[in-house]
Amino acid sequence: MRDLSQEPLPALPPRRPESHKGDFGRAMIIGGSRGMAGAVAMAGMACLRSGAGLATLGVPRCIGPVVAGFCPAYMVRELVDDEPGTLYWANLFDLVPVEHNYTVWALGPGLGEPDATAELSGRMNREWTAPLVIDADGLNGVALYEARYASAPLTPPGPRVYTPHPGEFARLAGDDALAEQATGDDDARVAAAAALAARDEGGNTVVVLKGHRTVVTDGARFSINATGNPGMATGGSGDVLTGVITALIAQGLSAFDAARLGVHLHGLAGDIARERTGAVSLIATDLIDALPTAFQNPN
Ligand code: NPW
Ligand code: AMP
Ligand code: MG
Repeated sequence: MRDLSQEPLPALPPRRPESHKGDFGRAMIIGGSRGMAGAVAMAGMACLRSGAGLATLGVPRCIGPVVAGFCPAYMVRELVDDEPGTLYWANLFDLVPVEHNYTVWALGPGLGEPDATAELSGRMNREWTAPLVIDADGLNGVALYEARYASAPLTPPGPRVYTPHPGEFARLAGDDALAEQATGDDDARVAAAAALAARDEGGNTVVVLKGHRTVVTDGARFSINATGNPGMATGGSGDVLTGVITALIAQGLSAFDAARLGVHLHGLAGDIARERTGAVSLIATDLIDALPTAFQNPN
C-alpha cells in the first residue's frame, strides 16, 4: 500500500472572483434526535466554516426548531419522526427524490437508536450514487444492517467515507481480531482500516479510523495524520470532523483527498483551540471557532 503521510496535502481549488455559492456545493447532513440536536448542528456549522456553499440539515421534526436556533446560516429540513424522536427507515423514500439536489450527503451525527435507523443507514450506504459520509449512529446502523440483512456483495455505487472511532470500528468489523487490530500500533491500525475499506468490492470506500494518529485509507493508499491532541477527546469532536469532510467533498475534492485534508485541518483546529483554551477546557464548538484560522494557514 502506498504511504502518503509525508506527501503534500491536497488543496482546495482557488475561489474565482466571479464564483457563487452554487460553485461550492450543496451539502445535506442527516442526523440528530431528541437529546442529540447538538451533534448535527455542530456538523452543520463545521460544514459551513469549511466552505460548503449551502448546508441543509435533515432532522427529526421534534428537534427542527431547536436545530434551526443554533445557527442561522444553514437550512433545516424536517423529516417525519416517531415517538422517541428518531427517523423512520421509511424516510428513505422521502429522501430518494431529492438525492441529486445535493452534491454530497452525510449521515449519522446524533442520529440515535441504530435499531430504528439501520434500514435507512444500510440502504443509503448500498444504494446512494451521491457521495456519502457516514459517521456515528449511521455507522452503527450500517453495522446492524450488514449483520442482519446483507448477503449480497457490498458495492456502493458512489463514494463513501466511513469515520469510525475504535468503538464504532469494532461494531462495523464484527470480528474480534480485526477490532483488536484497530487499537494496536500504526501498522495494525492501517491494516485494520484497509481491511474494512476492502469490504467494498468496488473500491469506493475510504475509511477514517479516528483517534491519536488518525488513519485514512481506501485500501490502496493510506496516510497517518500528525495534527490533533488529547484536548479533542471531548463530546462532539467527531461530529465536527464529519462536517469538515462533507464540505471538502462539496467543493470538489475526491473522497480520499477530502478525508485526508479534512482530518489534517480538524486536528490543526484542535491544536489552535488548545492554544486558546488549554486541553482540559476545550469543547467541540472551540474546534469550529478555530477552523477559520486552520483554513487560512493549512500547513
Ligand atoms: P469506553 O466505554 O469509552 O471505553 P458510542 P458516542 C467505545 C452523538 N453525540 N473513542 C467506548 O468505550 C454521536 O454523534 C452527540 C470513543 C464506548 O463503548 C452519536 O450519534 C453529542 N469511543 C452518539 O452521540 C456529543 C470509543 O465506543 C463506545 C473509543 C453516540 O456516540 C457527543 C462509545 O461509542 C456525541 O458525539 C474511542 N477512541 N474506543 C451532542 N452534543 O449531541 C472505544 N470506544 O456508544 O457510539 O458513543 O461516540 O458518544
Ligand atoms: P468522536 O469520538 O467521534 O467524537 O471523534 C473524536 C475526534 O477527536 C476524532 O477526530 C479523533 O481523531 C479526535 N481525537 C480524540 N482524541 C484524540 C487524541 N488523543 N489525539 C488526537 N485526536 C483525538
Ligand atoms: Mg462521534
